[in-house]
Amino acid sequence: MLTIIVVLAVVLILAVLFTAYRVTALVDVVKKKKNQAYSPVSKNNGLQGVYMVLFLIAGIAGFLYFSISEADVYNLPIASEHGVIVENLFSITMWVTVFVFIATQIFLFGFGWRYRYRKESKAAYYPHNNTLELIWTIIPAIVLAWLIISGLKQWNNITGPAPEDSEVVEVMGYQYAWAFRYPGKDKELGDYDFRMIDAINAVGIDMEDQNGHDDFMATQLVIPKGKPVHLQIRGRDVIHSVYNPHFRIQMNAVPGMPTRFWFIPTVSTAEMREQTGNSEFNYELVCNKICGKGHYSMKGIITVLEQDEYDTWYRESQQNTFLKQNPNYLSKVPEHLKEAAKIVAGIENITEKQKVTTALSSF
Ligand SMILES: [Cu+2]
Repeated sequence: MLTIIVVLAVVLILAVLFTAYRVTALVDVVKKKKNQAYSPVSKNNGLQGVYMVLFLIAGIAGFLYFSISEADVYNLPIASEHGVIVENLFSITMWVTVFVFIATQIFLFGFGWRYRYRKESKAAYYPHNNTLELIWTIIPAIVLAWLIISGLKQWNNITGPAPEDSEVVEVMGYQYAWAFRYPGKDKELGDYDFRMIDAINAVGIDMEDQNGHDDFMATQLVIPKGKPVHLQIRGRDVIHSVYNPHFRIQMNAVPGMPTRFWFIPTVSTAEMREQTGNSEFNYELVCNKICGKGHYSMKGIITVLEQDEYDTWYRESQQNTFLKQNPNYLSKVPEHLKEAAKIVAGIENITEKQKVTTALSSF
């Protein structure tokens, strides 16, 4: 309701302004007939100058109002170690650009009003000023260089090699979802081969590599708090982007060009639920590249657990290896590795009934 009233008010104000403009224009026409004196600009030149100032004031007021009232929406709580650094860099860049933005707008619209045509005013001939040129070249150059160098320094830190003890997870974006693969008991992700990708083997686990026989898939990205998490990122069809604002992470998922991102989560999902007062809060993994018509539905859940909870979850999940869930893929395992694969994948104790169901589901 309020929105409708605001929209109506804006429309009415615009209508009044337009009518006022029309009236002054018509009055001009009538006056001109009486007084044919030459003027290089229209009569409402002064009024247009005032409009410029009003526009400047309304624009800056709106900008400040929305920046402050919506600050919580785009300034989500930080949940990773490097997030603090990213936030800091972002704030500095923001303040610098806000200052420049407001200053240039004041000059742009203020000068439009200040130097509007008046009969008595005369333009000064002022073609060049070396000092001014130096000031507005050197100061922006220094500020921009400093912003870029400090950003680059942190970027190199953040994207440097992941620590040895990182939890490795493979994240693959595809139209339109995410697939998560964990390295299993051996904590070593197996190779992949894009030719192995099919409806079930979403990431193309290469059955010829022993390391992959105990890998397991997960429906959400589960990670431990306080430990480095190393995401190995791939794209299956088009470019997607792994993005989560709370961790301040974003990395493109590019087909044929694996990327990575490592970070340390500092706030568990449970803690964030408490902090935000929202018992249904979940960290979201969203795609930040417009990747097709189903792009909006690429929402994954990230759950951050305490280390001991994570260990329990991992221990339970590692029982459900990909091969155990889909034993018909054993046929793709080389003959000499088959027995070992059955053992690491935990296939020995699979029941006949399960075998039949999985075999049927593959048709
Ligand atoms: Cu996408």
